[in-house]
Amino acid sequence: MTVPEVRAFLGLGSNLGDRLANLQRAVDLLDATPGIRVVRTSRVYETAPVGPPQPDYLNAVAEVRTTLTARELLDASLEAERALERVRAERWGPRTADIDVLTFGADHLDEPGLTVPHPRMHERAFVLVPLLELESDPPLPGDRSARDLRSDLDPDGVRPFAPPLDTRAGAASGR
Ligand code: GSY
Repeated sequence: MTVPEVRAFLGLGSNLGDRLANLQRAVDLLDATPGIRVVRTSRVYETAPVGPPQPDYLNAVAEVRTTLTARELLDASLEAERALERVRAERWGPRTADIDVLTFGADHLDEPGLTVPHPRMHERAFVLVPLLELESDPPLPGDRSARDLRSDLDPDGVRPFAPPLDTRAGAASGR
């Protein structure tokens, strides 16, 4: 029996070490996970930190197709963070790699440790700018629509830094 693939978006961030290499490694680790295909990513943006004073982040959003459940996708994301030796001394502090499950199909889930759409994504320009580059009408928390956000969105502090990350799908299509 063929398991149908779900389209999901993952938020990627890094503000320690070689930030761009960390994001690329996160994509490679996810893409190497059975049941996950990274289809494409947004451009990479350099973004002002939200939270305590800390170095600027690089952020991007990855579009994946997966046969995993949302919980399994979260676990795979946490596993990739661990493989990147994520250092996170404080809750909102710097980290080598942060991978958030932003959306999972059109699902709205609220379980321990797993809320999708991500409950703070609509407040974060460092998530919305790259996400809206890939999908003009993404699922959002509550009954919000992307049109409401666009007018509110303050893209200050979100600066294009690098082209999209490499994916196997992109290499196969010659992109
Ligand atoms: O929530 C992800 C980690 N994070 C970030 C981030 O990825 N980018 C920016 N600009 N600020 C952040 N603050 C936290 S915590």
